[in-house]
Amino acid sequence: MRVAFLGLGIMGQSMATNLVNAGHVVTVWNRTPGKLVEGAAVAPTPAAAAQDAEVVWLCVSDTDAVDDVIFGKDGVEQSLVPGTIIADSSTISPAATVKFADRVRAKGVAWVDAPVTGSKIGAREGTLVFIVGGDEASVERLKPLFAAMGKKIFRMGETGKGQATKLAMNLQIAMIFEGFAEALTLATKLGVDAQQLLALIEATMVRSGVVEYKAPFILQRDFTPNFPLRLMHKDIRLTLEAAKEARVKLPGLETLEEIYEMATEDGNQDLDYAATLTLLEKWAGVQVKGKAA
Ligand code: NA7
Repeated sequence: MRVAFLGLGIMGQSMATNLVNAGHVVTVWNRTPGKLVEGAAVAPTPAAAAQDAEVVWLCVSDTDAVDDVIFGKDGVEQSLVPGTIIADSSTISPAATVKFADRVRAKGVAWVDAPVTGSKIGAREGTLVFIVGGDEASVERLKPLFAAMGKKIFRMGETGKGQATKLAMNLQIAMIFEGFAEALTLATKLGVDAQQLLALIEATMVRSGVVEYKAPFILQRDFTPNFPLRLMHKDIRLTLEAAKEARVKLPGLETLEEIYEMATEDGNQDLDYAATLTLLEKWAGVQVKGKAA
């Protein structure tokens, strides 16, 4: 298929590469010039990238970025023709997604929200899980592209439901990690070895995918971003906003938002969200260590 891929950050770069490797004809655009994908053409603007594309795929930071890329100066909107599909793998507001979709529907264009889970490694290895909202026919048409970038698709309902579900998923990731980080901090302060605690976690119902993914990084004190803290913070805020609109109270997440605020004040925003651990360690006056660290 002819695909325009917009946004070559940690996730987008690998996703676009996997589309090229699967034989699709890809044109890329990134706000800051200089980011390239081998085998893909480069366009100077989103509008130019979207010209003649059957599918415009986005993976940019946040709701404002999606708004800019689609509706801003030299935005995709100028190049849209009936039958084009916009697929958005950014994690953004579900309410804004529905508004954006309504606006492009007037041009005969379908909007499929397709946020992902699987982080940097999943993007690189083509094993992302897509959490999708959109009409069935459009989702069906996108299947070869999903297959090139991921291992599974879950269609959660109409447009917007992918983003709504993604927020509910990241709420859990953030809270599960926080539980793990608090447990590690307390155990270390009480003189329990972190590696022994981990062995116990893995052998019991306390184990989780989040812990399995994050533990090796933590034990090596490697906080380089797989999923940057600033983006998880953005998702926590989006979740609290969506909850407020729906009159849902999320007291645990409200507290966690304050922790992310303080971790940001400490200058950790561009590290992985696992760096929230360092704040707990600072308060406790300990450092969690593995044998390799
Ligand atoms: P990154 O690595 O921070 O990349 C963000 C991308 O978004 C990057 O290409 C940015 O371009 C682009 N961006 C940010 N703001 C804008 C605006 N205003 N206009 C156009 N492009 C913009 O994030 P990830 O790849 O880890 O994650 C992307 C999304 O997936 C995010 O929603 C996550 O929550 C999930 P730049 O290179 O800075 O010019």
